[in-house]
Amino acid sequence: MERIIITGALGQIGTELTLKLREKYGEENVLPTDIKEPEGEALKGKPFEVLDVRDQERMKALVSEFKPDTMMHMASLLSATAEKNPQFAWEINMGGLVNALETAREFGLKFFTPSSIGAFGPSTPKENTPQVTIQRPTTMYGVNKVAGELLCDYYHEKFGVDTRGVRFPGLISHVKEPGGGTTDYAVEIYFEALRNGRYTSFIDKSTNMDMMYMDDAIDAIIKLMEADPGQLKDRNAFNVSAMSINPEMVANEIRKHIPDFELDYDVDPVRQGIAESWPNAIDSTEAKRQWGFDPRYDLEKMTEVMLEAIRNK
Ligand code: VAH
Repeated sequence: MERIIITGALGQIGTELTLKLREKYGEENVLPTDIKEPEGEALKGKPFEVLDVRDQERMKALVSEFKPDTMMHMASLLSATAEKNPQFAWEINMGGLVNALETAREFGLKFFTPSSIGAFGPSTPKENTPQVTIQRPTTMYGVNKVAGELLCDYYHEKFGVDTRGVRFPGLISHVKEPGGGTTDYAVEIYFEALRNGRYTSFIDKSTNMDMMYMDDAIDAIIKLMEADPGQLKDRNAFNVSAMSINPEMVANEIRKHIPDFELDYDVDPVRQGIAESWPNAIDSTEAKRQWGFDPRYDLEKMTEVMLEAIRNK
């Protein structure tokens, strides 16, 4: 992997991924794209192209000009947003993915796209969820993710495209706040703890979901993409997680730094329903075994760095 084009580069993962890839592979070797121009300082004034992932022609034109060897396809609507407009989610999440895979096939690109624990559903085993198990999600986001996992496998088997992917849990970062996800509470809670000393959670107190600190997520993407293909028995949809947590657990950890922090609840039935349909804790054994997935942040360490970073803003 030497020269990389990214879609959805202004999104929750894309923003930090772009910064890390620029640092590691050189600014001139990374082309971030998104449906709109960057507003924040981070990605301003550097190579950047506007790209609507529904526009396959423009996607191919950009690839033909920039000549990357890798595409990281991050453009997608998150779970709660997708539930508000499922038809539009299909257009972006599936239409965009098909265009990206076609581009990767035509130009011989290595390909990464993330799946999610959202690819599981209520009939999936909830604890220690295996990588290969029942996948009958009940959200449009989940339907898109399962179809995406299968499509990436198909492009690998049928056309030899080097597709790779992970199932991310909720990702927590202080750089870019997420938009429209079910796991967003776990980011908002840190910002609100410092802004107001209190937070009202839309997810109920004892609802466990898998989470991971963004640095670990970015490292995982790079590690998987750099892995020797001979090491990989699987290609797509590796389970990866660093912790299984609920709002009470996060609050207790925050109170070690902000003793008066208050947490109350105003549960949103839609997002609570989505959360309850997902596993409590997935098993990341295959990712560890096949390509050395090794997250460094647990809840304690993540809370420390999140609070410090937000305080310094
Ligand atoms: C969401 N953050 O909430 C995403 C993620 C595991 C959840 O895919 O939609």
